[in-house]
Amino acid sequence: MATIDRVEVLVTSPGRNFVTLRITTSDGVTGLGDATLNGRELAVAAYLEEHLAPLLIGRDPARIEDTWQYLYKGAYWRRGPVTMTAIAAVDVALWDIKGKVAGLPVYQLLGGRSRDGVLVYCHASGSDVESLLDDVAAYREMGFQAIRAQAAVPGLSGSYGVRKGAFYEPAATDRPDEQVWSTEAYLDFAPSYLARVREKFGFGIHLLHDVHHRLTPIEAARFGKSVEELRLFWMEDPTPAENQEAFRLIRQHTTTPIATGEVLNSIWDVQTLITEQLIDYVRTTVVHAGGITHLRRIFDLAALYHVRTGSHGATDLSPVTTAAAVAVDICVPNFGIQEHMGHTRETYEVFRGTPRLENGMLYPSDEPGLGIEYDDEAAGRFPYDPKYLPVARRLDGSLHDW
Ligand code: GCO
Ligand code: MG
Repeated sequence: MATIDRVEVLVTSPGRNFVTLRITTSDGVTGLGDATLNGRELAVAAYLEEHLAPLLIGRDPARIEDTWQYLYKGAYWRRGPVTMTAIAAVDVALWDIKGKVAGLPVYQLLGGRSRDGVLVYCHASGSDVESLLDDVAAYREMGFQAIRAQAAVPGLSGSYGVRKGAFYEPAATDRPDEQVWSTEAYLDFAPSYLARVREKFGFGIHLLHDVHHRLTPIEAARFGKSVEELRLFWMEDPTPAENQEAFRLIRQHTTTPIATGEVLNSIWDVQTLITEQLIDYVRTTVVHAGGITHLRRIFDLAALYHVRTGSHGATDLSPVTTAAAVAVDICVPNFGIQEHMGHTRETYEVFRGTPRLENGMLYPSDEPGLGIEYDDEAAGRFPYDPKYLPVARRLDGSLHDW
């Protein structure tokens, strides 16, 4: 029997920070798992290095389910983003190893393809409506069939979801950037620019919008109602989802489909949302929700209740997550859509072998395992660069959800 011989926690910053777990077996097979928790990276790195790595040495790498239970139940302390991201990294690395040992891509181990490719959505944004429309046109030109649209709210400094440089994802070095938020201004403005996108591009594209946890349930209900005739693919995170019951109220008022779950990390965090059919898409993701093993469990529960999948896939999730997500997406019967922002050239120098993107669809690699190679030499050129996500304050200075 092969055993786990070596466990390495690799931190690099090729354009943004990534934590990667690499497990090597006594047979010399290696597996990769993403362990990136944006803005809190080193907490997961320490959890892996100090608490999980010593437990993994000498274990049978083939026992994925047992290892998952051992780490989850063994922690005693349940759930939470740090724990679930660390367990996810171990889980995904072990699936990668299992695929390499079997000589099969991971999606074959999960039951094989249910579809030819994975529909993805990209992010279009603009500092005003005209530049948003130009951005949507550019993504159409690239072949994307599903587009998320976000524009900066006039009069407010900084808006979530609006790209600054080549890639969106604001991050500041010393202290979080402070942004200003007004629900009234947003509610007056957002439906009008989404309508402009529909006017210009018609109903032949899937149009998505991220509310980013900014509204109360009744405000979200009003927003959903006001955009009903635009037939959004979804409104995302209309209200913070820690309070799952809050979605009952939104549901009573609008037929606009609802997606949530990118910050949630276990099946228990989405149980009410799914079993009461309060959402249409569950956005939990491989890296933050306990890996392939646990995500499958969430998606299977969702399938029973007509909830489809729509996993988070921002740039702060590494290409290892993209590969693992696509492996799951291509198999599950209730797949909905996959977020895909892509990465910088530097990131692809470190993580080689990302899934193929064509006409707005991702296709998994047919290499054994996940098909991603980690280039240590390239990674060494990009040292860790601590960053914070922004915070948002209302006009009176009080903190709002970012
Ligand atoms: C999305 C998300 C992200 C998050 C980011 C936080 O829908 O893609 O909301 O952009 O803000 O992943 O780290
Ligand atoms: Mg989001």
